[in-house]
Amino acid sequence: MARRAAAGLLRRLGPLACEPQARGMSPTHYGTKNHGFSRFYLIQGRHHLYGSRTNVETDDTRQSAHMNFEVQKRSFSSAAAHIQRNPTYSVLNSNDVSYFKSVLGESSVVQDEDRVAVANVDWMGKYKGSSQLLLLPKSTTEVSKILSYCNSRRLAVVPQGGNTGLVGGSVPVHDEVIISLGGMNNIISFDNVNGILTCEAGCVLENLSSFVENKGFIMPLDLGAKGSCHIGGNISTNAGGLRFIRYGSLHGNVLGLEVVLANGTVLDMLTTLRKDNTGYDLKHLFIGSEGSLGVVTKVAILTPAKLPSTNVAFLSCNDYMSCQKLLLAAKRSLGEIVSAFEFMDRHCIDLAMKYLEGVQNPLPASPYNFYVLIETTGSDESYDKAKLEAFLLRSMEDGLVADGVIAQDISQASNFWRIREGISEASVKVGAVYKYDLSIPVEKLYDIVEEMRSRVGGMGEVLGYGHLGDGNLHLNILSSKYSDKILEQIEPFVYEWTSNQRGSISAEHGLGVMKAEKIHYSKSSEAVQLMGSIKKLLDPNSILNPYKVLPQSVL
Ligand code: FAD
Ligand code: 2HG
Ligand code: ZN
Repeated sequence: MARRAAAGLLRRLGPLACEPQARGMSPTHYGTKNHGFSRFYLIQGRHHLYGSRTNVETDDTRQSAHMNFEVQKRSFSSAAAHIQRNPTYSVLNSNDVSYFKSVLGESSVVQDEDRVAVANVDWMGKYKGSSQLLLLPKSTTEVSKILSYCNSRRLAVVPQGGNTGLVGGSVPVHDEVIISLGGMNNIISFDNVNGILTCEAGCVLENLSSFVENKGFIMPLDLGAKGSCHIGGNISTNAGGLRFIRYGSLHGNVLGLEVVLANGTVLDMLTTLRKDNTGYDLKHLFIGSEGSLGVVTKVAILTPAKLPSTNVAFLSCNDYMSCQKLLLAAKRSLGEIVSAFEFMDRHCIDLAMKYLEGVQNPLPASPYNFYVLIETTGSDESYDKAKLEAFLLRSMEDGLVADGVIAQDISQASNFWRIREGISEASVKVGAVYKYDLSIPVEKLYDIVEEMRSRVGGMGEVLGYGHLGDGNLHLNILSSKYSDKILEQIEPFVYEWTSNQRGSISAEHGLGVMKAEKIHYSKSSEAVQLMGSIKKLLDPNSILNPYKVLPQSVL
């Protein structure tokens, strides 16, 4: 495509374009002389105008979220139906409750049926336990006393953060005592020079984001569940999310942790040093171990500086190969300013438009097969602008991008992000959803979506989306209700296929109860055995989050 024609196309296809004066913005023009991009404007700063759909923080809203699921009557074959309760665990009695009350106070020992019921069910309404007790500790000492007691009594427990996990890890399988970290939500300190935040594990991610943004920094992770998930839950799942492509894993960003072990020992690893090679770096054992090795109580995390210029583009591609090529081109041309590279197939957009309130399709002219959201964040407005402009122009000339718009203000950027982040939320509105979270080499990543579509046929709708820049596919299969017939088409195929590609069956959500018995698809038996030995060393009575993460055979 000729350069001029491409420039014209991009300009013409700016359906959300509006005159900057109307938005009260001071316009930042693209190189109008050369490319005619005068209708596109950069947005300043990051947009955090949404993300609260999953905000189930208060008891009331938790209650109503729970009620919604109850009303929908979508209960999955509960994990408990397949997993036998370990008979060596004690059953909670009135002496136990009295002890907890003596340590935590009456109001932090919750037996109220409705409140406990909410904590027994996961965000999808798919996994449901039958715990009788919810504990709300307010300090590390209280967590320590709870665990020490539970260990001596052999009472099983499940640590719970924001309860937004997607693999059934955060809710009991049977009658485990639920330890919610929600009451431990204090910010302890912020080092303005080095950007190091130290806080308690129950802080909600979005609150931390706002806090550090006010100081000129950002959290190194961002995810659709930010309005509810806790930093302790993020660390325990080693959450990936939307900024992973830029800032990498929590294994790199977490500097220190305080963790309470199963026997109540408080392990102080709360260093804020960037470099520390004294012995084994034990904190890594707890990052991503899903509450199976200890309860995270405090966190020190590195926060990158907030940069002044952010742009968000919403683009369409005709085929998956173009998305792939676009990713490579973005890495080459945009390099260090890329802060997100997300992709969605057509089915995701249709779903988002149907179920998400108030969102608009930025490219309504005609349906495309694939959509890509690219965000850039940089320190030099004119440099970033020029880079993005040149990149988009070239991508259109090369035929990689079929259509595209760039947000001109925060509300447009928000709309783009809402579509991408809202897919998960929209997916649970259909009825039943089977979620898979796979790491697959980018060139093969969409093959499984197509194969799954032909396997499932008319029984369900298959969505493919995710963090393309990280090689992370979210494969969702939607249906009006859960059925063994659909499940038989999905599993074990999805795991075998992924394993054959040497991929991971859990890129970022963890194993929880859903995939504890599937770990061997991604890890060698020697590695799983060693994990079992570590678990037995740290939690010999196996009270922490039982039936999750590791197969029963190694415990
Ligand atoms: P919970 O769900 O409460 O718990 C998750 C696991 O961690 C459980 O095993 C629990 O026992 C354990 N745990 C929680 N707190 C502690 C603690 N203090 N100490 C020890 N163990 C603990 N995940 C991603 O990786 N990337 C995404 O982009 C992403 N987007 C999402 C979008 C939506 C809309 C939703 C609903 C979920 C999304 N998730 C994503 C999944 C989920 O939000 C993350 O796994 C998140 O990190 C879980 O945090 P949480 O506080 O809700 O933990
Ligand atoms: C996302 O990236 C989350 O949106 C959720 O990891 C994915 O719901 C899912 O399958
Ligand atoms: Zn994700």
